[in-house]
Amino acid sequence: MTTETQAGDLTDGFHLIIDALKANDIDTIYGLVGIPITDLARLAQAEGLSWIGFRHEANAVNAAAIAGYLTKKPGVAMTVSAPGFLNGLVALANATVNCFPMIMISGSSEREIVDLQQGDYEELDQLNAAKPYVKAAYRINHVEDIGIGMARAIRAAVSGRPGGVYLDLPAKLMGQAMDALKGKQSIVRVVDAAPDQIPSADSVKRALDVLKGAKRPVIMLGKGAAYAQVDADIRALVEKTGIPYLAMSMAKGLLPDNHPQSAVAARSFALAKADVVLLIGARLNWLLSHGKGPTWGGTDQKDWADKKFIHIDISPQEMDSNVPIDAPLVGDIGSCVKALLNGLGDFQKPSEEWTGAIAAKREANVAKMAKTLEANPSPMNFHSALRAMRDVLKTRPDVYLVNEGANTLDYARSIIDMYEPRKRLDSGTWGVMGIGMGYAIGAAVTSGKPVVALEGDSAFGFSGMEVETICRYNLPITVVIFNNNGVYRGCDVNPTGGPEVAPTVFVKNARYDMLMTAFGGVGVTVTTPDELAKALAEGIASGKPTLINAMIDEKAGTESGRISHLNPQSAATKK
Ligand code: ADP
Ligand code: TPW
Repeated sequence: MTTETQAGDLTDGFHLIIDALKANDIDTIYGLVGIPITDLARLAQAEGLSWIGFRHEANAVNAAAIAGYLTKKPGVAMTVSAPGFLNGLVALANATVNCFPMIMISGSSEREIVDLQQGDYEELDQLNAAKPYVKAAYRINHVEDIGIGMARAIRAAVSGRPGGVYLDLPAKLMGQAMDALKGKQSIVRVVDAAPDQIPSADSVKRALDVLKGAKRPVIMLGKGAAYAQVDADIRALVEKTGIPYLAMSMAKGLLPDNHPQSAVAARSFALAKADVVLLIGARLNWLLSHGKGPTWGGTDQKDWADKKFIHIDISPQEMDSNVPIDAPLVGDIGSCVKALLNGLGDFQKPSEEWTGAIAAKREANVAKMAKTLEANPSPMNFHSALRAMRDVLKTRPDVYLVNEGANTLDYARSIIDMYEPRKRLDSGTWGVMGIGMGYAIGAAVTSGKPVVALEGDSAFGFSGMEVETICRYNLPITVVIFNNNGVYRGCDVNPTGGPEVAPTVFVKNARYDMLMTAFGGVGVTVTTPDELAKALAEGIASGKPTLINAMIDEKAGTESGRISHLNPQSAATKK
């Protein structure tokens, strides 16, 4: 409330919702207006919150999700009912799957009409629709409950394993009045929303025993480790133990990618040969081949190789999800890593035989890759374009890199080194397309730093209309589109010879740069690595909304990037 509250004054749902957000230091809402939330958005702005308005709810919710990941405070998104809610739900589910803390607040229509299915404007039982896809879902029915309801949503989003929370606010709630003094007292400022979770002494001892007994240990850092924001302790653990480490995609930069202990360029070798693996905030899901099979030195897909796992995670249920965990270390990463550091004593660093073998493999792989990167084919391919981008981005380690696509994602992940924590934001756990502009906007808004969004041309299409949003808020975002005329590649043909193009093909040589100029930003088409490097450096330095349409050989790349093997194979013999 901006003015002093007097006895007899009234307040209402609109004001208390905003008061509850402000009381918990939430300063930004990502949303899209309409009945019943337009006045709520106006009031938020009038009360000093920032309202970032989007062109599609999925992008607003993605922006809130990445804001949550970057700040450890729940990102907040707001949508209208039924279709707006459903448009946002995909991104809320994605936030939950990726363990990003956020709250999606949607207005909803009249309960009595929804529950009798009598056909209201934008009628949907949103609370129940949300439940399977979120960490928690709540509805506030009475104005007196706004403070406690918001507190519940905030705590659910950030405590324990973070995730997406749905908060349902019926239209009627907003207009409900109550005594202003009582209203003020009903607001809850959440105390210690994500308390430390200390691992048990036994579990720490067990983990240290396994680690100390290792001959060929490896540390795997996941995005949970990046999220925890205990960068110095994680670095100390890696350096004091001398254990080679690998970083999952979004954990890149937690230690600089050129760190001498990085085993990233010897990944296959390290995973197959390690005898002990210390997982820190990384799940043994498909991205890690479920911890078994040939990737891990096993004989077949189901084979648990002869390996010991130490697993640090805040979620006890994550233990033994795919393979038996020899030393579960359940707690928050900060506390677990500190406990390990405290118990290291005179830790024997791994043998030269092990670290030397990894280094040799790494150098051989880097040399092999250098050859591919040096080539200058015309038209440019993924490698030559990424070499140009790598060289520019190396000079600006502070820049956020958002990345999605198939080949564009997979090649960029291995070619573009990261030097600072939490700077690489990408398709994540689902390998989802559509996070691009939402993540870029969320990162730019929360950090004020330049953002580069490197997008496959297909990936960009999922959120491309938000270039208008980028221009409207004049955000320092440079979008680079690897334009190869299609999904994966642009050279497929219709086998019937008919006029309909193949399922993976787009309009050839599209001018995505003109989308950006349409709204007042800078747009440029480039065809060589030098032109790309120049445009990228200018885009970053200018801080102006920029879109670089980088033309890539339509035959470059592979089907589905590095996960071609996940495409089901036809049982019928090929003609
Ligand atoms: P990646 O995709 O990088 O491998 P995942 O998303 O699979 O990472 O794993 C992240 C893990 O980190 C999740 O299992 C989550 O429970 C865990 N996590 C997130 N934050 C914390 C924290 N503060 N402390 C402990 N574990 C955490
Ligand atoms: C929500 C399936 C995975 S990757 C991709 C699609 C459509 C686009 C690949 O083409 P792009 O990249 O972006 O041009 P590149 O570098 O290979 O040329 N719908 C959703 N998520 C996913 N993952 C898909 C579809 C997919």
